[in-house]
Amino acid sequence: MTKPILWTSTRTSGTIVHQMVAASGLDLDIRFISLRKGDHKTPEYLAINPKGEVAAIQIPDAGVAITEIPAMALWLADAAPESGLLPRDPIGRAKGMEWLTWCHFRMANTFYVAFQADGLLADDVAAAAKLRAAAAARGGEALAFVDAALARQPNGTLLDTPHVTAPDIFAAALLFLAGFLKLPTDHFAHLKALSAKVAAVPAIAAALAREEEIG
Ligand SMILES: N[C@@H](CCC(=O)N[C@@H](CS)C(=O)NCC(=O)O)C(=O)O
Repeated sequence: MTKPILWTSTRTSGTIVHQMVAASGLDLDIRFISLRKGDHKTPEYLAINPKGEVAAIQIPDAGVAITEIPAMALWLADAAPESGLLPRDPIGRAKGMEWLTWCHFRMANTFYVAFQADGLLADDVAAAAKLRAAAAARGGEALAFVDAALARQPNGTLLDTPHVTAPDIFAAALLFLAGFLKLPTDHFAHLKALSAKVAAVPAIAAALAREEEIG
């Protein structure tokens, strides 16, 4: 059997998948590529992921690569059912997918819009600033929604599990993204507690430390 490969890049949305891989306990070959150097646009990488993005989980034995964070989370949860990355019962699993797709959508239509505002409206600095501020504010609203949901959970996790699941990893990453936009987040006590819980999972802490080392 050839090990599945996680193609990723440090300090990107690939970091979310890297944490999920770590939490799964699966033995993947983790390969970091450089977006700055354009590694993701080489013919070799495009043959693996024609989207030219990270992350991707390549499964050589099946001759496929899986992309998109919720799909990668689902594959990891199925490949490592004992990890508890997603619940196994149909309703718990659907609720897990609900949170994963919600986080994915919110990341794209709030935080990413804010990050990309300057590029999208390169010819209009004032409009770009306005778009960035509006998108960042929507990102703040998304964080408030997660924080309120967590407040209702006795275990303080999105699916109310005693352990960290894939949606918890994604939600914690959204809080991290807010830092780049300098959004005030001190009042999101429940989300901050969840992030601390995620970061304290030894395998996740090790994955994040490895990314820090690589830079
Ligand atoms: N929808 C994708 C998002 C992937 C994505 O936007 N990746 C960024 C890094 S955060 C990327 O590879 N950007 C390179 C590019 O677009 O040139 C997912 O869920 O993984």
